[in-house]
Amino acid sequence: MVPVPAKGRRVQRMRRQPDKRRIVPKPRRPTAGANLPARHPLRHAEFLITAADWPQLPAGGAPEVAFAGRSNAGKSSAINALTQRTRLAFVSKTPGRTQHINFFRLPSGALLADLPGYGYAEVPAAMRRHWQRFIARYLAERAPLIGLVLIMDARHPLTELDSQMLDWFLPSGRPVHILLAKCDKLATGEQRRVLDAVYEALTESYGGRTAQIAVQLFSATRRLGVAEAERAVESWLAPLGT
Ligand SMILES: Nc1nc2c(ncn2[C@@H]2O[C@H](COP(=O)(O)OP(=O)(O)OP(=O)(O)O)[C@@H](O)[C@H]2O)c(=O)[nH]1
Ligand SMILES: [Mg+2]
Repeated sequence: MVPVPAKGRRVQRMRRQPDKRRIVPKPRRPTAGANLPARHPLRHAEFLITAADWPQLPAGGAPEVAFAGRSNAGKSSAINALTQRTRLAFVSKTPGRTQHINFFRLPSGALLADLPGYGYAEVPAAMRRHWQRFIARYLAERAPLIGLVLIMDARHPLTELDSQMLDWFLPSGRPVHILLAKCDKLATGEQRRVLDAVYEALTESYGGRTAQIAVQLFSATRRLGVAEAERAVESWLAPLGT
């Protein structure tokens, strides 16, 4: 069965207008410079630096978008899909391979941060504690962080640790865009069921903050939902001129 293209949805809007499901920002209208080649702010990203602890985070204050999620959920694959690079972020069949925050720089100067995956049982307890503290602080306090792309395996969404990430990040008031990744592994009907179930659960748990949260289906391998995800990230960067 051929999966339908994923549709993003803003949690709050869905509740008021249940039949209007397409809620990702509209593509920006071309104004001045309309004859110039289309701008692709996420293309031509380059690896910048790896950070293992707070003092190693890039200085300079360039706006940053973080990609977080469970170990093996598809974070690095999502970054590669959005930047249209095949091997920018390291993709591995072995879970727990990304042990540091890897930063990639876009031509505008803005940064993409590939966070270490959480929830991998084989990681030693001391390392897990270190990462939990580092990531909690990063999500809550990192000043240049303008938005979080939270990647969940569509077959196992909203784990306890996923909720933990939302609990750390949402009080910052900044937006979260959830990708239900590897949706190609689900039949079309199941994709819709999962999207609805996640939407309901988020509305129930984060009723007061739903304007900050959007959720969509995504597949890096089939390139489903890539345009929606791109628009979300670009909508965070564009107002900053990045
Ligand atoms: N079928 C399918 N497989 C995917 C998709 N995205 C990633 N994968 C596979 O899932 C595995 C993990 O992908 P990664 O992108 O490395 O996941 P990650 O979250 O960065 O993993 P860690 O950094 O180790 O936590 C790889 O074997 C990918 O090829 C997808 O959309 N569909
Ligand atoms: Mg990775």
